Amino acid sequence: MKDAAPTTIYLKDYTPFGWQVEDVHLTFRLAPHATRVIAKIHFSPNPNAPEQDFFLHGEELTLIRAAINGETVTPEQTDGGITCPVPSGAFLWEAEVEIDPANNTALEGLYMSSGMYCTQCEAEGFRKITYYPDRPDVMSVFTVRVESDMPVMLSNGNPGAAGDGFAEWHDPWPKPAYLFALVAGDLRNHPDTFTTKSGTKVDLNIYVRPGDEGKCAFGMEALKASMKWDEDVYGREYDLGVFNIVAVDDFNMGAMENKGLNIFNSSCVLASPETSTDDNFERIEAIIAHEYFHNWTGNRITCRDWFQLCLKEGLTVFRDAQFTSDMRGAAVKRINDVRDLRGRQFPEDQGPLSHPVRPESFQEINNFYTATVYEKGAEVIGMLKRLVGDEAYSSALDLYFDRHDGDAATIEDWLRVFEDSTGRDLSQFKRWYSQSGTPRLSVTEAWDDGTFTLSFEQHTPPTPGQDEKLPQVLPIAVGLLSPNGDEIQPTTVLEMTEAKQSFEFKGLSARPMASVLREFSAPVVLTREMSREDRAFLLAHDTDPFNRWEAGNVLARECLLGMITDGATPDTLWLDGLETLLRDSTLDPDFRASMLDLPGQGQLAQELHERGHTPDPDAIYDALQTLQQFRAERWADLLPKLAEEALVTAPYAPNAEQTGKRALGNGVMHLISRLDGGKAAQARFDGADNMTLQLSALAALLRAEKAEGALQAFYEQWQDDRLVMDKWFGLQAGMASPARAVEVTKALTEHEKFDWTNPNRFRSVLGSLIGNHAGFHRADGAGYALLADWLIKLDDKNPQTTARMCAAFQTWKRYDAGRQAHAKAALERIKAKPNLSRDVNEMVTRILS
Ligand code: B3K
Ligand code: ZN
Repeated sequence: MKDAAPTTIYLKDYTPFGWQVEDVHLTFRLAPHATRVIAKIHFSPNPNAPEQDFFLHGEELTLIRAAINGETVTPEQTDGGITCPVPSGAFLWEAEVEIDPANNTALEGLYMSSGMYCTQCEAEGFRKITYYPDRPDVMSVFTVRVESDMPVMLSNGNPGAAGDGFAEWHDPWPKPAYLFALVAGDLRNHPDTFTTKSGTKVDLNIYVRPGDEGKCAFGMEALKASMKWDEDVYGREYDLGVFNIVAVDDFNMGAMENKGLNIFNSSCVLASPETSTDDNFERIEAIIAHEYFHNWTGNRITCRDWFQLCLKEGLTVFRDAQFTSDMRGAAVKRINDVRDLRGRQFPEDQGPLSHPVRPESFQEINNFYTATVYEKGAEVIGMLKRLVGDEAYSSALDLYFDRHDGDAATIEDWLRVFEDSTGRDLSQFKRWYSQSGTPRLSVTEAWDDGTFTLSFEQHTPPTPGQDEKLPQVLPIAVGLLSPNGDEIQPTTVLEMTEAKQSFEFKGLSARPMASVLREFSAPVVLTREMSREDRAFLLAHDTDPFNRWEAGNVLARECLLGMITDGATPDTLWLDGLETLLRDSTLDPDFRASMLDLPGQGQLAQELHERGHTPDPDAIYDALQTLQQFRAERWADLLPKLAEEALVTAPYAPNAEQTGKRALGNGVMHLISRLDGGKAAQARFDGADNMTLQLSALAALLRAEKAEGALQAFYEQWQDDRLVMDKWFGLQAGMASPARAVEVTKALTEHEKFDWTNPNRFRSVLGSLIGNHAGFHRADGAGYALLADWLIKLDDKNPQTTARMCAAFQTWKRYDAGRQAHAKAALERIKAKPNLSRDVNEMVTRILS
């Protein structure tokens, strides 16, 4: 168990480690409860570090023997590690420790999952494997020997000698300990090869549990596509003779970029048409790309310390988003990313967990793998690219790879590369890394004698620990349309640096219509007073697909807010504009599907709060239901036509074209099932030959309260498939009506297949309840209480997953006094748990503050 005493680590206290690690030799004698790890490590003094005691991290290790230069030593145990006197020059450190992978339920360090050994070391898990300076700026070359009776034994780098009961691996690239990995198990392999642009043949393998071999082909194609894309777009080649991926069932997050041996949550790599939805395929492709891209942005160039996490994560998310745009279309990818940013990052940035993209302090670094570090971190890279332009971005990246290959770098290093290669001063831009909170941007327009003026004002509300905010650099992409809808000013990027700033467009013959913040060029909340007619004009004519979608999104939001706060009837001006667009078969089905989507309940709650209302989750839910029913009835004759247009007749393929059609078809079918009581959905369910159709039909049946038979049939068909059963659990908790969600969730937790120690299953049930906005935020606090019960239970086993899910409470202060009291009581109950983990303690304390 981790020590709950809160020690805070600060960025300003960074000090280099006093020694360099010349090389590391590890031998693992694997046994479920008594694995021996024998380490031989050469240290030499680091000339660039201040005097310090020799300290090695170590947690939950039983020390068998330690020696320096062959002489046995008895180190002193200190908080989180050991110290001992060492010679003044270079020396050999040897340690033998014993660890207990089978009892490692935190899934950090070396642990067991379904009979196989695997590791997760980022951020600070290596210290649970052996004593070591477990910090990213200490890099070394690792040689590993694994001894066990497992048929497959893997580690980082290239394979060396192997024989009966052992396998050796050598990784020639110096790396920090967080990139160390080891896997051993009875695994099946899906092999392939890739030849790099300079002609090196690389062996590719995806290792899975027996029975999952048939679900590897898509992941393998995604890997090869990623390798090719990184060569073509960033000029980055792979650098080892082998690249291995292993799928494991028990994993705290999506996947991990260990050098040459990526470890994946099986949900993020295994795919087949029968068991995976189109969304699963797209996500798997993106995560495989993300982890692969880390080989350069993260592994070859790593982070000096964990405060610099966004250096690798923001950049790698940005790169994987570029990849997905190229593979599947930029417009819908951008729309999805903005929805995700607003759904996850904005609430974080605007609540008690708000922190800068580069935090300045933490207690538990695992709590900072956040939407802010990842997604806002990627937005910051996107803004930088927009400001300097595509070519300058590309030269700056070349310089970054040249200059910092092999380094543990900082945000300062990253920005200096851009300053040196473009001559720009980025000191103000750097505020994006240090200021937390979402900037609010407002715009007004003026027209005078051929000159059109856009006047902007920005301000960022206070966030925890940051009362005063300074103006940020905002790239504001703008285009101008003529009254007949022609584009008269193609997209241009205005660079806002002041709190208030105006930009003029001269020599125009008529007052234009401005399209502002195209492509969502900066992660801000934009306010613009505008008539519904003008928004409908942009919905009809904007040449920027993102802003076209945004115009519809704002109209949808305004319509719903009017329904919620004033009992207004649905806005037919918006609906007619939307109908025109839905009927336009020259538009991609995928784009039309995005247009059909409505703002989420959480987003509406956030919006109401922002405008000074107290959100009522039930009223939000009801408004969405009413609007969906209204749309279904209004479009009764359009829907069958759209359904027909969306039909896919070719055999299933998870490509962009088919995916778009199915997305539109599913949206349409959900509306139709409101008219026919679920008849079409039942037919679709019965005839489905792929999971995308089957699952969405099941969802429509659940909504229509006609799912009893289908749920049973689905269960019988899929009860032995872990990943599909996660969907079965998730859908029921996520789609239950507000009044029933808690009871449904409770019943699911009593189901024989509810394995609460498996993070995927835990999240599929409790995470889906959290996503069921009105159900979770039930007025009597039953949702909060149920989640608190489970978090209290899980904390002893798995602090990381528990802490992550505490974020469900981050918006508690936006609701009414009754809900607040219930949420607070739940949080206080968690906080009072004996032996509360450091992870959860930090989260709950911040949320309560
Ligand atoms: N770098 C890992 C995340 C590690 C999380 C540690 N709590 C996966 C990724 O971002 O690619
Ligand atoms: Zn990453």
